[in-house]
Amino acid sequence: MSPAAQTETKLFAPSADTVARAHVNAETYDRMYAASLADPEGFWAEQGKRVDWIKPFTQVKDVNYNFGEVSINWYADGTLNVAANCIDRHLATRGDQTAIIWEPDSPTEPAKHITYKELHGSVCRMANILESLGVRKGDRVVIYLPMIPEAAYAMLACARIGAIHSIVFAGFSPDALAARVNGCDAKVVITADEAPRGGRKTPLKSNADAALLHCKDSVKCLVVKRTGGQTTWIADRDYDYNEMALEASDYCAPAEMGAEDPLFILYTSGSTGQPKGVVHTTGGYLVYAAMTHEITFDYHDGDIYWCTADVGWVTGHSYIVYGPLANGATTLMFEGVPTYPDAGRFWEVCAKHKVNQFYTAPTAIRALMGQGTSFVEKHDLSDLRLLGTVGEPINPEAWNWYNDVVGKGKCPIVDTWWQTETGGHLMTPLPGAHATKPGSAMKPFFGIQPVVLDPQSGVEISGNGVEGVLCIKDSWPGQMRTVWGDHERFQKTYFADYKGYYFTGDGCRRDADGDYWITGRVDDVINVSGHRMGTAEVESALVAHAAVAEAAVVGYPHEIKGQGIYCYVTLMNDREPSDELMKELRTWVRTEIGPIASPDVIQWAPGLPKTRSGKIMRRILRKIAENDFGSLGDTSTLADPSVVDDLIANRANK
Ligand code: 6R9
Repeated sequence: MSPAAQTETKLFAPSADTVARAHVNAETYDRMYAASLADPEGFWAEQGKRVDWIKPFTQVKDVNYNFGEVSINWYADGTLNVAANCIDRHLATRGDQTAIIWEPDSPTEPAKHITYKELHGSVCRMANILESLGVRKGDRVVIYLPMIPEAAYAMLACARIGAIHSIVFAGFSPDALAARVNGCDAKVVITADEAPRGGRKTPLKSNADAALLHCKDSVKCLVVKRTGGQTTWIADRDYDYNEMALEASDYCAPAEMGAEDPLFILYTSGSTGQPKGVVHTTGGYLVYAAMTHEITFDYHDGDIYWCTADVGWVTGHSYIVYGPLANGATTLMFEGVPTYPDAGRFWEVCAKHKVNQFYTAPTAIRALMGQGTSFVEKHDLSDLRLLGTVGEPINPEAWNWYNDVVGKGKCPIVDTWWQTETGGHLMTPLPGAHATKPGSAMKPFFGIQPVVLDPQSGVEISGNGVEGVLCIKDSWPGQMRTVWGDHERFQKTYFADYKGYYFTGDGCRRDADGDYWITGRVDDVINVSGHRMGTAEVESALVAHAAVAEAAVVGYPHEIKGQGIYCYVTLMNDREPSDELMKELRTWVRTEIGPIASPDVIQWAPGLPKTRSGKIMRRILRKIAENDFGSLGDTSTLADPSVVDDLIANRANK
């Protein structure tokens, strides 16, 4: 984040209308926040009533953050079903209300309006199909689908029968898909023939075919028809969803699940190794997703709410599907991209469906900002009441454009900071309670106790106007419970460095007013267009290529993407650098991981700066990538300091 963002102090107060309408105003925020810390058991017992329980809980919180014995439980003796909470309980009062508005990639294809009643039927049919394929409570199902209603049906169908879903973003490669299918030992992969996006089509089924070559023979593949494009078919492995749905019953009883039974696994990047399977459970997650959705976005009955994320990311889980549907909302699901057929698409869709709350990522705002204001002005945005952002720090320039051009100065902006691991928002201004500052995540949500620690000593830094690493004291119901199959890794990643706290991996500043600013990751995770990427993943993809001896990957500031991927590559002795090889390596990484991991810059590096013990000095590589040669710091501890001069002299000119 630029230093300017951190010193911006102009306050944008909510309008009287916004305050009057809001579920939470300044006074209620202060009172509820204090109560949530003073009596967490009482506070969360009350919030637990947001969902319908089959067997009510009598225990609320049972949490141990001690390294070696970390265990997190909420509402542990209660039972419930997430699909019943997201659908069945609304049928009596809002069966004919639209649950999901689906807007396809192409604006000429008609949108769909799916009522809660219809959603119920489709989810039950999908649940029965999964059962007929042998899926039982606790089994894993991988979902590899475009942004089509069937993606939501599949999630809710799993929840209905107690299967654990793991969604793999449709932009991921066959290799990445296979690793995730194997990682959670899935019984079924749900995919579609093709995924249309931005006027192009990704051959999802053939990607799945390629992935399944590396998976157990018993894995079945359920195929949804999206485009009708040609697919190859393997008898007794591939199943036709559309055909089976015609036969399947539209009733399936919801399974009674324990609050701590896993609801889903979602793979996300960390600073080391391959992506880890973040596990979220049933009761606490749903309470937290529902509560944050209602309060952060100030959702009211009848509102049309749109989150532009993909269900392949946590934002899609909590804020397209589970949070909104638990609240009986109308949630919009968009298959396309912001710039197709032109840079006005978001605003066209907002106008067409009279969207009230709009939630997107800074990278999209920056990309659209570059296209000028005329694309926005063409469309009637008078129904918009609130704007949200998520995924990375937002620079003040983008914030101001969002506020002025899109929100016409009358829509509060909620800059929501949270993570795959946290299940829902941990810090955000609340629209009717807080004046906002461009670029600041402002205030903790109820029950959240952010602390700023000294990175070296791990000691809590009190007072305002301070900066350090961001940790969270104590637990909240939406917190992840473990890493799938590796509780040890869970403890080591989040509870080892700073004992007694949850370590977020982010740095932050608490300004003079006590408001929070996220300053970015303090580990080897980079954030490319709001997508988390471990530099280690890209490095391991690069070194898997026969020409590559060694690779080091860092992030560098990128105007649109926030961060770009900068790769230093050392070739095998017998290979010469060339433009063709550079192209080949780019394609290679795309194939190994997916297009989102495509290197922005590749610099040939005859050597990498290493300590005498062989550790790559990434700090130096980051500075060189940033074109910041004045502050390289001490390079005398390097095994061969001359490699730095060479890297500077040859810094890729991009
Ligand atoms: C929800 C999501 C998490 C990382 C997180 C942080 C960055 C997310 C942010 C933000 C500044 C915000 N991040 N929201 N940074 N301001 N409003 O994005 O989850 O994909 O797991 O990424 O994204 O660095 O640690 P995830």
